[in-house]
Formats: sequence, C-alpha cells, structure tokens
Amino acid sequence: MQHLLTAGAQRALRQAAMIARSSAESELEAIHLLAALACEESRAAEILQTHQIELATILTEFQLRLPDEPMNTAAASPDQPFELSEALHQFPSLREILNSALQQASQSAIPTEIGSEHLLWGLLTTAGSQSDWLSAQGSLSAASLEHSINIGHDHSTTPINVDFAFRTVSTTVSDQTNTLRTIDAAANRLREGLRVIEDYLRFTLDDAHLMGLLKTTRHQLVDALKFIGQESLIASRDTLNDVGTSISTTSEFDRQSIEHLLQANLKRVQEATRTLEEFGKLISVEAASIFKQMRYSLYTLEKSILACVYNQRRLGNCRLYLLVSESLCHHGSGPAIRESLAAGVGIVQIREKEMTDRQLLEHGKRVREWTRAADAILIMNDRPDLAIAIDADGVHVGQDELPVREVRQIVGPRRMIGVSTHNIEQARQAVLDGADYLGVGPTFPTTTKSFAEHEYAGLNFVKQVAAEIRLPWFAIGGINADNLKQVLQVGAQRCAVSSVICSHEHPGQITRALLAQFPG
Ligand code: 3NM
Repeated sequence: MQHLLTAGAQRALRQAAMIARSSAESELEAIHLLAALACEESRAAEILQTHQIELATILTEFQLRLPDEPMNTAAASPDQPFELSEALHQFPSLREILNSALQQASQSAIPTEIGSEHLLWGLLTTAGSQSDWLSAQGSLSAASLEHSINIGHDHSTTPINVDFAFRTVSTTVSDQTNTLRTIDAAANRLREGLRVIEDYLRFTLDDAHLMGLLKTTRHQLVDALKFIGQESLIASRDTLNDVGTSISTTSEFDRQSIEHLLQANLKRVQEATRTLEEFGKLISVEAASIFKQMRYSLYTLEKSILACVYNQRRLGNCRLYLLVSESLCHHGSGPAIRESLAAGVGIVQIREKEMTDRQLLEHGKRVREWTRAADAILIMNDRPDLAIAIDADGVHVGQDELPVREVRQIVGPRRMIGVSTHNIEQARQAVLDGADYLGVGPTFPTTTKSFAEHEYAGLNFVKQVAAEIRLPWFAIGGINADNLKQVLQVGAQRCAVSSVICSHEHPGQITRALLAQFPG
C-alpha cells in the first residue's frame, strides 16, 4: 500500500533538512523537524500556536538557525506525490517519527495521507529531547494533540492497517539477526515461487492479464524489502548452517501434474508472505503492511488462475454457444434447440424476455432434458433462481444485472456464472470477480439485443481479449457464417450466436456450417 504525504508534510521534511544544514548539524534530527513544523503554514503550526509554542522559543531552546536562503523555493514545494517509503529513504534518522505518524494517520478519516499534524504526533510520541520538551510545555499532551488532529473526523470509521503497532524492538542482537535471516529465507522462497507461477502463466496458460497482476506482486516485494534493507538481509544469510536445507520431504518431489505443481507453488507463496508479514512486524510496519496486502492479492490471484484452469477444462471443446429466444425461432425454439444440439452445439442459453415465470420454468425443464441427453451445458439468462429451479449448469448476467458476488451467493460454488463484457476493463474485472466465462461483444451490429452507441465494441475488443485473457470467453453479437472467419482470425476460439441459428430454416444445417469453420 502507498502512504502519501501531504504537500505540507513534504515541505516540512525538506525544510527540516535545510535547518539541520544551517545549524551545522551532520545529521537531521527530530528538533529540526520541530522547528520546520513551527515555521511552516500548516496544521502542525496552527496546533503549536494554539498551545503557545512559538518558533522563536524552539530556536532558542535547541540553539537552531534558520537558513539564510528563502525556504519556500520551488524545490521545497514539490507537486509530485511523495511516498512514505521515499521519505524513509531520504530521512532515515526520522524513521521512528515517521512510523508513529503513519500509525496516527491510518486511524483518521483519510488514512493514507500523512500530514504535518501527524508528524507533530510522531515528534511528541517518540522518545527524544523534542518529546520531553514538548510535553513540558504545559498544555500539549498526547490526548490534546490527538483531539486536535481528529477534529472534524468521523471516529466511527474503522482504522485501517493497525492490527499491529510499531514495536521498538527490545530483542537481542541475535534475535534480530535470526529475524532477518527468516525474512531473507521467506523472501527467497516467495521470489522463487512467484517465478514458477509466472512461468506457468507465461508458457502454459499464456495469460498476459494474470501475468501482469503477478508482476505487480513481485514489485511489491521489492518495495517491502527496501524498508528492511537488502544489505542486512544478505548479512544475516547463513545457508550453510541452515538445518532446513538437508531436510527434504517426499511430498516436495511429488508433483503429479503441472496443475499440482502450480497449486503447490501458490500455497508456497502464500505461506511465505505470512512468514514475511509476521517476522516483518518485528522490523518494519510498512514492510509488514505490504506483505499483508500481497498475501490477499495472492489469494485472489490463486482463485483467478484456478478458475481459468478449471473452466477451460469444463468448457473444453464447446466452440459454439447458442442463445435461444422463442420469438426469434423460425419453427419454434424446440426444433432449433434439438437440431442444433444434434449438430454439435455444446452450450445453450435460455434467453426469454417475454415468458412468465411459470412458462419459463416449464420451458426450462424441457430444455434441461434435451441438453442433458446431448451432454451439453445449459445456462439460464439473468435468473439465478430459475437456474437452480431447472437445475441449469449456470447463469449468465450482463453489466447491469446482479454482480458475480451476489449471483455466487445464490447459485453456490459449482454452477457457472457467465458475464457479458463490452470493453477490456470490464473483461479484466470479470476475471477478478470470479466469472467462469465471459461474453465478449458486440462484435458486429446486431438487432437481437440493443446497445448504446458507446457499448459497440467491435473486432478490436475481441482482439484485445484474445491477447490477454485465458478464462474461456465467447465472441458474440451479429456473428454469422459470412463473418465468423474474421472473428476467428483475430483470435477468438469460441463464439456465441442467436439469430443466425434460431431464425434459420434449417438450424442443424447452419450449425454444421458454422462449426466447420472452427479449426481442428
Ligand atoms: N449479448 P445475435 S450481443 C445477447 O455483446 C447478446 O453482450 C451481446 O445475438 C453482447 O447472434 C447479443 O443474433 C446478441 O447477434 C447476440
């Protein structure tokens, strides 16, 4: 997670560095930050003034000098967002203060922004001459400062990321070395596990979207380790004396399939992030917080990868998907369904907008019998309740219908959920939401369903999905025997059609003609 600093907090930190230089100090100290906060036009300065703590008194007390050059230079008021990690990197001596500021900021209504008032909190609550002096000023206390910080904030908000407190580590040097050694080993385990998964996504699944998400996790690891320090990790490494290297379990070498290997590595990276998170808490709250985020991302990623693998298997050779509406059918929906099933359609969707629920139920039960006899998949459009009532294999929803999460609550884990998508962001989101397959369209103009101008996606969208998504998907919308080739050429492997089969005089014949165009 990124923790940003407000512009006021950034200026205060830079001014503190300038004050340290003017006062001929070799290192930036807390007192310099205190002086900087007092001269900055900021919330911290207001709070200090309320408590009659003046800049002049601070300068005299700590024998500090303000710089001769003007403090509000362009360099001192950057417009770029500035992250806590950068601040820690630039101002390592203020580490504890920044940590404490983060803790306080994370409890406020805008949890990720660290302001000058939070820096002041850090100064007051972190041991040092500045804290003793501030506390001795009479009216300023932790309680009064907390009150000033939180004025106007809604205390009913749940604090984020504060299930751990900053620990001033009181462990022995040997404990610290062992903690770092553990973190180093877990980071290596995580890095290696991520690489195995990445190779699977790259060479087996060929899924650029999920690979991109995994890369983000790898970058997060690099960010988190900056808080711990690569040098100290390397210095603590002692592989030769690691008792774990000589112990190998038979299960470690027991990989029956690529999927088994994948699952073992998905578990391995989750376990590694948990170790990193727990031991990381002893060294750095920021690192521990990133490890925690990584663990959650990895759970979602695991789900998306396995859904992809499982649904590819489930939809196997289903190339042609038929959406049936009674009103479109030349000879009624019965012949259209039975003939197309006999000709090789692998998946049928009941898409009736005009039937009553009773009619839909009866119709659905009949179609269930036909599809079962043909060993084909049956999907109910838009109605999870009826999907269950007719024992369909799944339900299909559009962007304006129930979200996947709610549908999943109704239909349970085993029935499939298909989602219509009309742009690449919707497609990526549907993958993460837990869809089992996607509709990708409209590919060509269609009169079967109406679309707003901006929803018309075209072949370009099909091409985009083909380039990055391996969850099974069906190109849809206006596809017929004349344009199917174009759809296959841009990378579609599966298509869904309605009117071309339903309104054909010989549904079986046109189904065969369409299927014949799919390769192999
Ligand atoms: N959904 P036809 S296009 C129901 O793009 C439907 O999500 C679409 O029928 C989408 O093959 C569409 O007759 C209509 O054009 C498909």
